Amino acid sequence: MIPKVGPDTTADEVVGHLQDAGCVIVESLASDEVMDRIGAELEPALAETGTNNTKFSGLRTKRFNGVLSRVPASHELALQPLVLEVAGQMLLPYCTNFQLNYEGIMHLMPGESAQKLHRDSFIYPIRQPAPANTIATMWAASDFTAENGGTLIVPGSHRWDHDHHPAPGQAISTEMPRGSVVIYQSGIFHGAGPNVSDAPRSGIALHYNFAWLRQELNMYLMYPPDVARTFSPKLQRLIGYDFAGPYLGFIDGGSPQQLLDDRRTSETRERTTPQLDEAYEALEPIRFGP
Ligand SMILES: O=C(O)CCC(=O)C(=O)O
Repeated sequence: MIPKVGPDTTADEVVGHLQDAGCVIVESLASDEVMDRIGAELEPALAETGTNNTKFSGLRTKRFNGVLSRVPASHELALQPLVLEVAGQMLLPYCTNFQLNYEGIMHLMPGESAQKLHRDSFIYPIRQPAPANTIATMWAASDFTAENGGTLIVPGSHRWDHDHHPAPGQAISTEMPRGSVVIYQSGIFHGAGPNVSDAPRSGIALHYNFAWLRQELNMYLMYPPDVARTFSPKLQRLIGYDFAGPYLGFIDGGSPQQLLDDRRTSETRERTTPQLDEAYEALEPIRFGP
């Protein structure tokens, strides 16, 4: 079973489910007003997107990145306070700050078949089970149902051995109304479901991970300074215009965020901040090797 909570849930409750089941649905977390704006911005972007993908990405799926510039109302989802609090509780024991690791539209057209089940942790050579390095969110831009390809998830699989793969029929469909979000951690087996309905299933994937890991999507090329400059300072930092820890990710003038705002160039040229130093001191270093 995929645990389900309402929009008035707490970060502690959501984190509890992420630790136990590895996944959780938060129903109707985004308002109709936000989802209407997203829908209106998505429409022209989807109209100019083809289904020209690989078998893994879906031969009948429309996908695109650059969601933050093509669908500006998605900023509300990327910066959703409950999600950020949950990501923080899950990730901050192992990093001084976390980042947006991936963003993308996954729009399954009728007739799409099921995607191969996989773990997001596979992009890094980390043996499972291991603490979550990524917290994935998949927002429902349309209702998600078992018929239209609601994400297939194998609850509890974040505890499995590295080489243990799901048996046929073990995955459960994510069923949730538009504006809801399913959150799952990187050790969870999941994949897009088959769309046997006569309408598309539209999802917005926003993933967060340790700032010290290489991002899955190259955010600096996707959002070069001229584009990132139009985002809020908080979103700029979240996509990577920030230190990734003390002495990590700096430019000549200190924080890379200074590239985006001339007024900041007179500020500190330090390669860290007191807050980062303090957060770093509180971390338990991760053991690498036996
Ligand atoms: O579209 C979905 O429901 C999940 C897609 C996914 O997990 C992926 O493409 O990696």
